[in-house]
Amino acid sequence: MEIEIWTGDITRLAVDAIVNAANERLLGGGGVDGAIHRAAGPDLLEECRTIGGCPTGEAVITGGYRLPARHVIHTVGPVWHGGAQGEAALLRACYRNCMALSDSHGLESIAFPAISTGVYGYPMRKAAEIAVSEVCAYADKTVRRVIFACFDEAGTAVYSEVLQ
Ligand code: AR6
Repeated sequence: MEIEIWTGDITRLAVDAIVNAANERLLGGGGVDGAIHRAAGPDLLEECRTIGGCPTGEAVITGGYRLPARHVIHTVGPVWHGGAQGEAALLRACYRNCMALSDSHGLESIAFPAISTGVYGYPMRKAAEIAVSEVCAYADKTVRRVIFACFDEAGTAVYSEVLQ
């Protein structure tokens, strides 16, 4: 499996799936969620409404609509409350469940944002360690290419350190 770090807006990536850092209602929001819904267009929200929500740590898949990506995998990261409330296990579950969904849909390329590290307040370094270790540990049958999409250079620097 090839792992890359990329800096920029995840909605521009032409991959089999981009991951959305959503909330449990799946009805859009700010941050990367807002950017994905704006770029995909209203049909994405329509499909999300039919799903009816997603518990924290789990993931669901939809079409990509107007995005260059074929699919969106929506996962709900934990809100950071200091680290003693099961946040790490929930964030691990997000990455694992996204990989498992890619696998079961035969997807070969997937791009992740830094789930939970924006509005939800998860410390970037701790989150990047989980992202990298969970993706590397997943014995995926189909995914050949994983991109960690960092929104800025600071995030890119953290991921580079962790990957090394
Ligand atoms: N491309 C790549 N990364 C991005 C983009 C983008 N276009 N925009 C932001 N990021 P956040 P969360 C980075 O807040 O912490 C929403 O309202 C950002 O710099 O989007 O999981 C949802 O509806 C940060 O590193 O997600 C939820 O209510 C990372 O993406 C809530 O926010 C995640 O930041 C989820 O919070």
